[in-house]
Amino acid sequence: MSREIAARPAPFVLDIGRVALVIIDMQRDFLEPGGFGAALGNDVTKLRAAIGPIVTVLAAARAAGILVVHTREGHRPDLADLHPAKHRRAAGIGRAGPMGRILVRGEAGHGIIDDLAPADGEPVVDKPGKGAFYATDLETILHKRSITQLILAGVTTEVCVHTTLREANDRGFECLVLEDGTASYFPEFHRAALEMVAAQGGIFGWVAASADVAASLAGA
Ligand code: TIU
Repeated sequence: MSREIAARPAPFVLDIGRVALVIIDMQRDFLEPGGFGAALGNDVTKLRAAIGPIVTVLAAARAAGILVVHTREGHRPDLADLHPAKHRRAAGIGRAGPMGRILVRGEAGHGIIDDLAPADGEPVVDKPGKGAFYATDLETILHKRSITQLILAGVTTEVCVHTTLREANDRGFECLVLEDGTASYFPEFHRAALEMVAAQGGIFGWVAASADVAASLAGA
């Protein structure tokens, strides 16, 4: 069944049987003090505005029975999958912090915040890079479920959300980005990143408010 969502630059025609919600990197390491985001010099409180809107869309997605995928950025404990090029520019990765070793799989900081904890059966994709398709099984998971549309949420808008959006675009997925269910440490980057999605007739896809997406999922 199809249903239109109010969106920029044009309404998004939701295909409820082929859409997935992808929640990107809503991890303590990015959203709570003492993690990776803070180690990079950021004010992590700036990302918290996205939590409520994502909670709303996640509840609607679960009620509608659509696929929900969660991603986590992080590395193996021995950092074997951490490129030197990334390590040099993010020296905090692997260091001990108040939430365990920063951006290391299995540590408390690497985990998804309690408000958005994955439910049983929802795939959690661990990724070593910014994009959720690079060096992961995400594409296989989506193809197996015949998914062609992605609703993208999470942090940060211009880094991991945008990288995933671009990877998804080139793989043929239609992408809708939640304007209030994404966030950046830099409000001006958040705004610009969203404008880039919808500009030029929707060069990367669509941008919509979480309330409109949740309402459409609820009615579908
Ligand atoms: N630093 C920053 O804005 N983001 C990241 O390093 N990763 C994600 O966006 N998840």
